[in-house]
Amino acid sequence: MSLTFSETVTGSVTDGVLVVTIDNPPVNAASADMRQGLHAAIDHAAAAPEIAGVVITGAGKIFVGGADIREFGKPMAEPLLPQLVNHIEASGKPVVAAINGAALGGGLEIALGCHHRIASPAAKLGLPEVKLGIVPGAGGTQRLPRLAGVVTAAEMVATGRMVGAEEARRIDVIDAIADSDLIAQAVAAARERAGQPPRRTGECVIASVDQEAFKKMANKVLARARGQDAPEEALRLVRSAAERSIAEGMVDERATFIRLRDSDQAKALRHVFFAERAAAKVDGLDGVEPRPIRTIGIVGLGLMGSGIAVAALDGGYAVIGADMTAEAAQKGRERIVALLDRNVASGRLDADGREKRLARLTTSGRLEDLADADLVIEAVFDDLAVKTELFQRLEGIVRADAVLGTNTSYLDPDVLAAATKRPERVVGLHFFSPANIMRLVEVVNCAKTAPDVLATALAVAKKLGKLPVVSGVTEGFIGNSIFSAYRREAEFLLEDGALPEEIDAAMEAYGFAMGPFAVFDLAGLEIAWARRKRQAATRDPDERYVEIADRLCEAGRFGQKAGRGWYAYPDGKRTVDPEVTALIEAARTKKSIVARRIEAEEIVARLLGAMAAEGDRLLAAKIAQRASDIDLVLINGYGFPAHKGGPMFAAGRV
Ligand code: T1G
Repeated sequence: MSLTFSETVTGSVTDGVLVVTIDNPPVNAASADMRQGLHAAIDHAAAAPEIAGVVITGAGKIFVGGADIREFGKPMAEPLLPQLVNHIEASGKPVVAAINGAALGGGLEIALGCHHRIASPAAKLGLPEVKLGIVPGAGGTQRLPRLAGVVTAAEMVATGRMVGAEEARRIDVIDAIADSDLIAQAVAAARERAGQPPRRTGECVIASVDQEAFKKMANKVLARARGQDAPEEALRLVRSAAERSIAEGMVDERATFIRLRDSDQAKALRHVFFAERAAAKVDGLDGVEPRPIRTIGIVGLGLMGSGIAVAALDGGYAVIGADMTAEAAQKGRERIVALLDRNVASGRLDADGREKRLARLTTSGRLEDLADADLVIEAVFDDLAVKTELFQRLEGIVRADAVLGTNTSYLDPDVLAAATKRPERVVGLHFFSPANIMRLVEVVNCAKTAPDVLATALAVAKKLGKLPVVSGVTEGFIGNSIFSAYRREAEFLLEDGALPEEIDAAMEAYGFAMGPFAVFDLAGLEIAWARRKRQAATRDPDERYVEIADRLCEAGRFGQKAGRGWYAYPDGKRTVDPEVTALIEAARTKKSIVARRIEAEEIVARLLGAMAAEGDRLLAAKIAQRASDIDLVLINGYGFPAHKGGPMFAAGRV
């Protein structure tokens, strides 16, 4: 007999145990209705003498995806999640969490409030709240350390890292991994514990804290947090769990959660969360099926090509890596193997994973060996003639339905496509270096790209674990267009009176890991110089143009790898160089510009303003489908601080 506790929570009794199922698509979020239903189910069990215990589980592939983020900022209906978790924990009858899939945020907090936890092997568990600029608000910072210890719990909460079932078992967050029917095992576990005093997580004693280990972990976490408030608060709350009662800790936790939830950082990170979901919804692709891709060919196994090859291997594809000669192909293979070895050394990959990837890799100095590829991605030198000739050769090699992807960052892929017999199968796949690490892929929808080819590119990027964002065709697509506007305004600021180190300091204080001039030096100044020289003939003479970067390049100052650029790098250390200051002052004098003091606020406002204005242009030109796509590109490809939401969000355009 099925029992209904609310619209999203039902139950049925098996062997005297009430099995409660949460069914709140798409992610079983802990909405008001879900909380009320679960609360009622616990009350029902308490009042029913024939019921010995309770099992809580989720419908579908997810246990509970967390609190309902869409409820944030709205009046919250009772029971609040911390009250519900306390109610579950206080139950006199054993409550077992049957974790059938992702148990995240409030979802894991519900499981922690249960008296026993069994997970399916595919389950993922974590408290990712800091990724939303908040801290857990239903006891997670107080209960997790009571099971996993303070150091492990603090690292998980302050980074938002998810763990698999194996690791969760190892750190005592769960009690068992189901080796057969999860629900049956959970029902048996509840029966076994019937009539015994429940093991309440909140009453578990915290083992002594290894202060040294805590400090070491905290320094690493805070170094990466760079201006975000939530990670520091998470560390403080978890650490405090060892020094006070759970009740005191939960009062502090809740107050901190509410303060952060309403903060600008949390609003920005919520924007980013929903922006990532929105980016997958591309106009014109409803119901369009991607083409089946099993084998990916990559041409050009240099820095980008070898990174893309590793990303494709990580994504589970068979990979054919090709280059123009057998020697170049062999070098490419060595690069790929070196990247895999680095992943093994850092613990991101085990030896078995390495072997499995190498088993799916073939490399060759013959393009003909790409005949079986379903998709070929070229990552050869960014020259139109070279790429055109390559695509024309590939057309004689690959199947008619194979997709051709170009990794160009600046060339016009429409011109490339037009040089082929089937332009509809050409699409841009613009990866960012290092391609096996960087999440962002600009998927460039060319004038003739067929909808199923675009859908294929998006599906492949998603399977690589990347964040695909669609861009139309314009020089530099979304990212480099915005970055060029950023560079232009940064150089205007130089002429007006600011110095590179002042501009970089302002943007680093704002939240960027590196300011613009430090980034220019890291990327190298010669490519942009070559492009400026190419554009000189067609540049509008009335357009403001800053010559300082040209002077630097003429002086051989090409950046970090040349030992000097906007800065000097004695011993690799970024150092202000009076030679550059003199060059800037000379440029001002040449234009009779009197330098003025420019405060950090103005620097930030002008650079953000320039990016947002360029973003407006891209939206008007339909290069970007929505403003939040632009934010995702700058955050995931250009180091824009996520807790500021991206240039369009920061400028109030979203
Ligand atoms: N609340 C509301 N909507 C959510 C949601 C949530 N927690 N999670 C996902 N969605 C929506 C999402 O916007 C999308 O909507 C659809 O569900 C499918 O999502 C007190 C306060 C669970 C791993 O941070 O990581 O608990 O676009 O495409 O790839 O301490 O969703 O279809 O309209 O991502 O299968 C903490 C967030 C919350 C986890 C599933 N929880 N979610 O991935 O689907 S804060 C999280 C995810 C909290 C407590 C605090 C993933 C997923 P639409 P999707 P997916």
